[in-house]
This record gives sequence, structure tokens and C-alpha cells, in this order.
Amino acid sequence: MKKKVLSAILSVAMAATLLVGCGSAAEEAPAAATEEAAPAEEAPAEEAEAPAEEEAAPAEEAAAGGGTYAFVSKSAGNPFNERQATGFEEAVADLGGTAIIQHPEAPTADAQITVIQSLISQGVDSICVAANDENALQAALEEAAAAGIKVCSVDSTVNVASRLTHVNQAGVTEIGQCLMDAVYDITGGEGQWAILSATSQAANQNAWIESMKEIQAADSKYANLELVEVAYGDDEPQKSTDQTQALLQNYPDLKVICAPTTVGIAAAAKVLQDQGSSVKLTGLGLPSEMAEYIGDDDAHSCPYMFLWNPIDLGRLGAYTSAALVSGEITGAEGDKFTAGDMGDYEIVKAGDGGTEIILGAPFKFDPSNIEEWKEVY
Ligand code: RAM
Repeated sequence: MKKKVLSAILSVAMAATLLVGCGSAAEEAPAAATEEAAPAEEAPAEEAEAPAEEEAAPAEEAAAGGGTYAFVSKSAGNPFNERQATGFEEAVADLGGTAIIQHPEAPTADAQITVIQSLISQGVDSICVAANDENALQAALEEAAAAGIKVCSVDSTVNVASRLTHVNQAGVTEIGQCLMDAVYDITGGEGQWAILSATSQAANQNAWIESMKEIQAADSKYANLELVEVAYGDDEPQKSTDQTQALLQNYPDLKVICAPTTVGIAAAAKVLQDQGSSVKLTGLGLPSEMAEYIGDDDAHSCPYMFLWNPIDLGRLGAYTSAALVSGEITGAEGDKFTAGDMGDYEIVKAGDGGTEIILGAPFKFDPSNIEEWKEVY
């Protein structure tokens, strides 16, 4: 309970800081949700062996008139996905519906297709998916849509033909700008840097990487920075560790690694700190996993990093699913709906020609706030 209060206070603080958090956040930041989500240690342990189905709200809640809302994460064993699932379940419980949480065995499109086909057979009302591949889920999701299931993506988008709308954590360019500016700042404006990403097909990471490259190319300010490699750790701790070690070995002059994945950044932080490396790190990380690595001195590998609230992202995915199922929204630009106590959201045009709903702006975590946030997620 105490932690829920702390969480609520911090979310108000985050809402205020969002407006100045990372550059030009203000125009895209709807008020951040009132955080009531459980802190990390209260998150339900999701089973690594999924896709076996799990979780359902109590029968009486479902009987109260709610639908059956499915969330398909990128893969099992990723704490970010577990936070999203927690938020999704909370919102579905608020709605009086039934939540089905599925964490595929591996971060692949094939594993997600198997899960989606099983959800179609079960006759769920909606599927909200964090996609491992933008295009490869299309046939399965079209089949779902043809069966009357409302489909949206969250976190990592599917293509326009496969979804009604996308629940995005923050604007793509905004995230790219935060990360590029961090690389510029931490390198001192010159030298070699590398990216440690998730899978090579991940739509969200690929969009952020593309954005970073475009930002670097468009401004001579970044001309003395050399991006030497984009490595892929597949959101697996061991592969991310191996890829970090390979980067250190192959580029002795490397100054900064930017990992736009919570799994990658945590693995890289451990490698750098354990080795006492002078290479610095930034990217997107979970405060609870990264607190021990964040600091301004030589003993810490990461001066600062960014993220958003993954629990709220899951909650917004659930409220969006429910609004699609009830017909309150169709996924069209300009549609508006109320996401429970998170407040009002509007569907806007997305960069790929489809539509999206933006949760907020990226938030910066540094030595001044990491101790508080590590308790929340
Ligand atoms: C990883 C996943 C997820 C991404 C975060 C930042 O956990 O790849 O999709 O949004 O990092």
C-alpha cells in the first residue's frame, strides 16, 4: 500500500517532468496516468513456458458483462513484458472482463502466430500484440479480424493492414532524439558509438534506430560521431552479453553503447561495470534493473537512460482493446475515449499511415531520481 502511494506521487512527478523531460515532449504528452500499479515485486510471475494459456479474471467479473481481452507479449522472460501484462490485467479487472496473457516461448513471429491461432480458436473478443515482426503476423491477424476479433498492437507495431490502431509508448522521433542527444552528450560530441538492439525484426527498435540515424545525418552537429555497428542481442540476456563483449573487442576506441531495449541495456551494463570498462552506456532501461549501474562516476557504466511506464502501457492497451470491442472507437484518427482513471486519449495519425495512441513522453532516469523509481518498475 505504501508503495502504491509512492507510485502515485511519483507518477504525478513524472507527469510534471514529462513536459520538460527530454526536449520537445510537451505537445505529445497526454497527462500521465495516475499510477496505481503494483511495484515490481508484486507483479505476477508469468510462466516462461507459455504459450499455454494462463490467467483469467474471476468468473463473476467476466459474468458482470466484460469481454475477453488477450495480450500477446514479445516473449517470456522479459521483465518489461511482465510489467505490461500486469497493467493489462489490472485494467481488464477494472473493466470487469477476463484477461488472457500470453508470453510466447521465443521473441519470434512464428511463436506469436501459434499463440494468435490459439486465441482465434478460443473466440476472444480482442488481441493486443507487441509484435516481433511488423509484417509476418499479417495473415494470422487478418484471420482474427475476419473472425470478429478486434486487433491492436502495443509497444511494437504491426503493419497497417494488420491492426485497427497502435498503442505507442511515445513518439518515434522523440525517442530517437532523446537517445541521439544522450549519445552526443556522453561521447562529448565525437567518437565511435554502437547500438545494441533487440531482434533484427523488432518494429519498435528498428523505428527508433532509423530515427537516430536520420537525426544524426540531418545535423552537422553530429558529424564527428561514428556509428560503427548495430548489434542484435535478440532480447536474450546471454546473447546481449555476448554481443556487448564482441563490440568491446572489435572496437577498442568505442566510447558509447546505446541499447534501446531493457534486456540489452541491463546485460550491457553488467558487462561494462564488471570489466571496469571506460565505455559508457545509455538507452532504454527498467529502473529496477538498472539502478545499480546508474551514476556519474567511473564506477558506474550508465550516466542516464530513458523509459516510460510499462505498466501504464499495458493498461492503455487494455482500455484501447475494450473501447474497440464496445465500438466506442474504431481506430480512426480523431476517435476519442476515456481510458479508465488514466484519463482521455485521442487517436492520431501514425508515421506509417495508420493510427496510434501515444502514452506520453520518454522520461529520463539519472542519479537524482533512480532510487525512487527503482521501487516502482
Ligand atoms: C524491451 C522490449 C520492448 C521495448 C523495451 C524498451 O524490453 O524490446 O519491446 O519497448 O525493451
